[in-house]
Amino acid sequence: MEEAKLKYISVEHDGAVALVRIRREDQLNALNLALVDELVEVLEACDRDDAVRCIVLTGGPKAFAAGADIGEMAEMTAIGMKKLGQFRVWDRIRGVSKPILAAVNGFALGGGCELAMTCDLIIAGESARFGQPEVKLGVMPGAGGTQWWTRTLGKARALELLWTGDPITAEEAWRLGIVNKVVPDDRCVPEATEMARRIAERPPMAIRLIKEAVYQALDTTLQDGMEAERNLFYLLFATEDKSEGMRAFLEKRRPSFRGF
Ligand code: DAK
Repeated sequence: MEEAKLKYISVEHDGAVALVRIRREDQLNALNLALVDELVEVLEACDRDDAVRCIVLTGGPKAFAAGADIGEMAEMTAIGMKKLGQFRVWDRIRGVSKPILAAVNGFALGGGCELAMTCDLIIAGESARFGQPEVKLGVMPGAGGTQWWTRTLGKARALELLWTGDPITAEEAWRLGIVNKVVPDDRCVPEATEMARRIAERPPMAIRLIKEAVYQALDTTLQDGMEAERNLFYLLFATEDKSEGMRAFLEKRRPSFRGF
């Protein structure tokens, strides 16, 4: 998608890091269908672009995203949504092979919280608030909330959060393990970018296959996961970056990784 045509999303390139920003601040970045379509197109374009090695996804100072657009959903019927099938684009976010770091200030609620949790890491500003208020609207999470929270917090804490719909602070989210780091708000994007730069220096194929193996761990038995990991490990011996990494160690110099 041409960047000039984007209405809700902007992209800035800073070396190997792409900074993707949601821009619908007057509506607290509520995720309408057109916005999610644009976001998915942009993330996939970054995934295809060899110059990009890591993606930082952020919102505004008051909201990362306050959820799916309630105005848009209010009149929808079950059959209408099923036929429209447009919520399916959400699955494509999980298909992005490069690391995505969420830099979250303000509200990350409902689909906004699920979007942050779909990212690989979360850096939170002190103002960040995470929660699943769908129950207060008569519904429930639909983009992975019941799955991510339960896998991270365990049944009891997850049910409390999902049943009450009450948000938690950045600090609490860090203690519970969904957030990597809490920083002052104005440091949120810089810290995420800094971490993204560090990851971008590493060999891209190894980074990609580590991501694949870790998500497989959430999905499979220990034995199957071990075997999958071993095969991905063998695969990295086909890359030049593996030769470069090991040679550089033996020659006592910094490696320079090229992504193949
Ligand atoms: N949708 C639409 N507009 C929203 C919005 C939302 N989620 N959140 C905020 N806004 C709009 C407000 O209507 C208001 O617009 P104007 O009246 O100025 O035109 C503007 O943003 C500012 O909001 P407030 O005036 O309410 O601001 P406050 O600071 O007073 O309150 C708040 C902030 C975040 C506490 C409040 O706005 C709020 O409670 N927002 C709703 C949060 C929420 O319930 N989110 C969950 C929505 S349900 C799925 C994928 C995703 C989903 C489901 C399925 N599939 C893949 C199947 C996701 C579902 C959801 O997220």
